Amino acid sequence: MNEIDYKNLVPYGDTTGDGAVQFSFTFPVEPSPKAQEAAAQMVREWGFSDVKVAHMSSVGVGFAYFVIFGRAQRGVNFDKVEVPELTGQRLNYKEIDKRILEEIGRPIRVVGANTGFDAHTVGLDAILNMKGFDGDVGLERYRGFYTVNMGSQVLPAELIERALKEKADAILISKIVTQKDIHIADMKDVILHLRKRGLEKRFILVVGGPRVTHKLALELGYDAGFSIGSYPSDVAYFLLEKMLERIGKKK
Ligand code: B12
Repeated sequence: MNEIDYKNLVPYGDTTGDGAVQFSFTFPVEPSPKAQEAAAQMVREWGFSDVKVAHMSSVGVGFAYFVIFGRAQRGVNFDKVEVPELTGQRLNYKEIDKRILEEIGRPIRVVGANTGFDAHTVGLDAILNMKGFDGDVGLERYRGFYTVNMGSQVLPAELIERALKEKADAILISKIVTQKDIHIADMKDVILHLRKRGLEKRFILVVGGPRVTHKLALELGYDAGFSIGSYPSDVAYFLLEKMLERIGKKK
């Protein structure tokens, strides 16, 4: 195997350092030889070499869909990349449950919802529901959590009201749809509503979704952001640590 160059890290396809990338996109024109050449030209102009159109088909009248392969010329200096990371340990639910009950002394109270017009509930359910996700049980299964799942299309004001009524320690929101950055607008909206009521420090604020990163969540005023493939036990462990911080048992 070739040496990996971390100072100029490029994608891997068949061999280390080959820079192989697959693109898929749609042009608002009918499929045609001209559309095919235009798509390839565009990818070459982006700086990719060895460009091959692997697939072109119609996706409705007036739209052509492409799959294209190319090779990246420029990489990234991996050694210089800095990003905030959630560094939680991977503990199983029984260990976390035991620690919550021993160290916090009562269940952690959480209220979850998907806000805005977003109706995707599967992600939030994966974290909260009894059966959880991929063999990792959800927070409802823990004795160390009291869980309210408000479902989808919840208004920020309703969510905050419910969180206050339930004496929640944490608010968990899910943002799945990202068209026109609506996930960001909705995330900001919750923070704005909290600020208006002087409650921005009242709850532990957690957000999740496929296009949510921990970095984005921190920038917008949340305590944590959980992305693709997050497990309920990751969230449970984070909430345990954050609660310990809040009650002064951990720095
Ligand atoms: C199922 C589905 C639906 C179902 C939702 C049913 C339901 N009850 O949830 C239905 C059919 C209703 C639907 C509707 C629509 N959908 Co849809 N849908 C999907 C689909 C296929 C799967 C989503 C899913 O369930 N993933 C599985 C879960 C487990 O993964 P997850 O959500 O990422 O969650 C994980 C993490 O992100 C994280 N997480 C998520 N939330 C939270 C919350 C917290 C607190 C934490 C800690 C972690 C966390 O943890 C989870 C577990 O690891 C996706 C495509 C895809 N393959 O992702 C499209 C997709 C999300 N839908 C899409 C679209 C466009 C729509 C519609 C707008 C379509 C339309 N034109 O009507 C509508 C929107 C309706 C609305 N008002 O929101 C787009 C969104 C595109 C974008 N850029 O925003 C997608 C990506 C499809 C696509 N490629 O176009 N959809």
